[in-house]
Amino acid sequence: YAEDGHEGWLRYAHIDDPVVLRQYDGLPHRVLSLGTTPVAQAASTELVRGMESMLGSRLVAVQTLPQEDAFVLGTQTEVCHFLRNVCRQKALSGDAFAVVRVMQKGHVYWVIFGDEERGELYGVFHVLEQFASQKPIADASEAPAASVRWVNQWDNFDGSIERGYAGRSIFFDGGHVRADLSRVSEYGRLLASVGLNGCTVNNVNSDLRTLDPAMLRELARIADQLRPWGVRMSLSVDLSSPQIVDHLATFDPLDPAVVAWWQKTADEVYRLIPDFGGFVIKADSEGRLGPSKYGRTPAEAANVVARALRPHGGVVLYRGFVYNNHLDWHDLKADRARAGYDNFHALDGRFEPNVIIQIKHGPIDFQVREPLSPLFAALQHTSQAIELQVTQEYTGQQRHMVFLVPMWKAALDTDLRAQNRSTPVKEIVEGRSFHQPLGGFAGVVNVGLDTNWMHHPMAMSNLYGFGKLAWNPDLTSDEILDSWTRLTWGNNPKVVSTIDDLQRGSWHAYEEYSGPLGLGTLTNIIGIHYGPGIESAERNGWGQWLRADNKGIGIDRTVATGTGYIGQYPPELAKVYESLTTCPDELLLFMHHVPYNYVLHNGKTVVQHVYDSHYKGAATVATYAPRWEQLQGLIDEERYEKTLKLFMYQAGHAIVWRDAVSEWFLRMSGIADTRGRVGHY
Ligand code: GCW
Repeated sequence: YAEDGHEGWLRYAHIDDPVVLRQYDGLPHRVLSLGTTPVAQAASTELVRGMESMLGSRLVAVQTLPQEDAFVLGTQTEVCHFLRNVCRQKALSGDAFAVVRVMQKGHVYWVIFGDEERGELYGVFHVLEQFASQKPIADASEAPAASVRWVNQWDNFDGSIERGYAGRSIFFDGGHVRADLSRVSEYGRLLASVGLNGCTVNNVNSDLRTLDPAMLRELARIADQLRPWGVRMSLSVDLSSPQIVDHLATFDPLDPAVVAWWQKTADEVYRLIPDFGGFVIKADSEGRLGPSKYGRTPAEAANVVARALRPHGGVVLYRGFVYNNHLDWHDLKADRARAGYDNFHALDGRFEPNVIIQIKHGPIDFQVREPLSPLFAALQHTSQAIELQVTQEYTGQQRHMVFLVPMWKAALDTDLRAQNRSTPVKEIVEGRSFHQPLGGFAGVVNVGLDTNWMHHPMAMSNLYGFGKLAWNPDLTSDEILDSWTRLTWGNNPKVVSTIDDLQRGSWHAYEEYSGPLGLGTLTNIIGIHYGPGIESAERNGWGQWLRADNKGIGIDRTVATGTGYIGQYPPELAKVYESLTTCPDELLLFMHHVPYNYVLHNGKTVVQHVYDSHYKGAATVATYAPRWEQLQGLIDEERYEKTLKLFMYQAGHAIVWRDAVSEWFLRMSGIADTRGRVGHY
């Protein structure tokens, strides 16, 4: 298991256990691949590679259906030509795949097919994952939850990555697309292996030259690398592009010259990149220009771009992350959390059918604990995608181990009760709740050139988990974790159970030693977003406040006396959050302002809970290294040492967090820790 490459969870480690190997004994030694496209080719090459590496069995490629057992790969139409049983199977659509064992003339054919070739590739990865986790292969048929399953990379053309923690960009360097794009192809392979089908390659704070024709020709080379993996490239674009790229007098979306410009540009993009995915747009937010400059709405802007893309099958992901970062801190009614809903709800139903509003899961910005954005329930005639953050911007920046899947599961399972009926967010973004044509998942990933893509050897579980959830949000967090561990670290039971246990509670531990009770924003907000910086969010216009003084803490977001944010939720949920009696402790200070000695549902005062939780979280992290040391000799030295060092560092940094936050609460509240720890070292 040496860390000798960039394979992430696709290690395809050889299976040594003869008992396990025996269950694959009867598998064919021939493969017939019916398609000729790069995706079909990638699918059969991958099957050959995986089987050889894991089972030591070398598949021989054949050109026609052999009179002996074989794997057969193709689209449903292609396969059904040779194997009539496959014609009788239910017709697949979109990216779905099926694996079926068919008998014909006494021979066994393992058929892996999709409606399109992308499905075929997903079927192959499914089979290989069965081997890697030592499960038998069996008939299977799966379809993804939604059509948009994209990653967003926040890469800049100069090669830096906004909120990237694992080296420089795999795409860009020095203002250009890199000469060597081999890592891009390897990234595409990883994405495809978990069913991800799109990659936005440049920062949402987009370079103004992105749509420059010369740059587009360079960008097309990236798309070429992703294409064999069924991953469509997309781009973040700035709405002022018509002015910047072609010196138009305006970028007003309703100006005929601007409309024509977007059309011409979309045509050019598709001429260069026929399978182009679409545009991601960040506008009127954090200094980006947008339609507000001309008194136009986000719908007017998104629609102009969408109409240009529509004939080519492209989509617009317009980000819901629009807010004013010059709020008046003194105004107790000012509230950044309100912004998404306030800016978009009145536009519901006014977007072209190929526009998707891309909404961060929480109303602020990827804090360790946030409620769901109420915008998800407010848009009932508009397609939506949920934006999740794989890169650990506010959750330890891949120096802390934080397995985020449980957090995303909690978000996706949250039932917003729109229209007083069951509307879990996962069903909203699948387009099911409100019968929308599109929908999906966008994950901000930010892998870099580091050998292991993300720096912390545990961090790739979040990318793997994001892909798995985008494919099937009904999977449990434990299922996802366990397969990632087996694929990445092998199947030794002690290794698997130790790693699973360490990761399982890591989000909660991080929350405990950083910011419990919905406080979130204790992270140093000035620039780096790392480590404690308890008051760094106060007294400025960015709106990530605590509203703490020496009497109490938390933001009053009630309808009765606060900012009214809670009123943006459908009535049943609003009722739960509005009342102190029913508001869950974990979100208390997000929703309410209370005194430090306010008693929580768990019987503790706020301040005592903060002390206890910080000590508990830091104590949990202190166990990581000793638990890890139990695995010495059972995993490769390289990853063993690297992980051990990171766990030791995390234990120290958790103490920094614990002490900084506890001290601050002691000083602010003047209330001593009943257990006498804080202030006495
Ligand atoms: O939280 C902020 C990040 C920015 C990011 C922005 C966004 C790319 O700190 O770095 O910009 O969110 O999501 O647009």
